[in-house]
Amino acid sequence: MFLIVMPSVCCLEAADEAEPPKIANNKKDSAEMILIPGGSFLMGTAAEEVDSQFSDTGLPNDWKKHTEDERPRHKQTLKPFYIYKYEVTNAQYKAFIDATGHRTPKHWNGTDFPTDKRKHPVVEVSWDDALAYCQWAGTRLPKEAEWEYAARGPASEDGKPSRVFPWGNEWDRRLSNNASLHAGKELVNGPDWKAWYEGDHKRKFPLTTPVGLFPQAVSPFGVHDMAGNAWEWCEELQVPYGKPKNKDEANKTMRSRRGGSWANVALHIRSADRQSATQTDLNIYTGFRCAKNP
Ligand SMILES: [Ca+2]
Repeated sequence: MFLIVMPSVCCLEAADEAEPPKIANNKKDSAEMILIPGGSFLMGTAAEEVDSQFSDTGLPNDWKKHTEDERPRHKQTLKPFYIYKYEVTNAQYKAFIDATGHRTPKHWNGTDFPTDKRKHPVVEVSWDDALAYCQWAGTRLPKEAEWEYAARGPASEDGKPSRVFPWGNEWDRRLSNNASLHAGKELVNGPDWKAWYEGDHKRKFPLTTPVGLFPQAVSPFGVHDMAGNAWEWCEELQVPYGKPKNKDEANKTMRSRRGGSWANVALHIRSADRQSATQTDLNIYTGFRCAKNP
């Protein structure tokens, strides 16, 4: 009996040792990485969910057209992966620039990031810049499904779909870095948003904040700033769900971005929202975070 038990104990221990750690550190840029366990979730948003989300947040019905690319809602099954706990910061990006001579974001002062923005997410980087960083750091960009799962988590125990926002289903403009936070009121129509955007604070753009400043907005897996702060590049060309990725329907340079930014309202802060941009596009709203295979 004893002889039978011994080998199984031995092998169980060996299997435990082979498990990747739940938190890891990328030595190249000192980034904390969180292991997202493999699992399934419903990606995207069904039409009836959009209706309730819009009534809950006060968003106008004519903006619902921006949610059409989230349909059909569909099941995704993912293998385990690491994702950075925070967006890549200016300080981390500077280390990459200093090591490689890569170009700097235009709003920087030469090779120095703006004063006091050391821990802010780097923005004004293209998808190509983000890819170059990942190659330097030994990482990759997250796939859209990975990003959305890391932000929304799995379905709840009572079978409800994954969360609308990283913290839950209820919108609260105070929980993340978004335009309505800065405006001090809900921005739910184009003219109000434009009035805020064109206001006196424009000279301070980009209104990024230090990563991890909004702990209440943490995702079910412990990932920060997936709601707002900086849009985040994902790996793939953005193509419609449920259709083959053929040459005719994908503009071959439109890459997906996720999570909204300091300049967006609840519509784009929803974790299922998708907004592509040309992969060479540089703007003060978009940065990235890395992913890595265990
Ligand atoms: Ca973000």
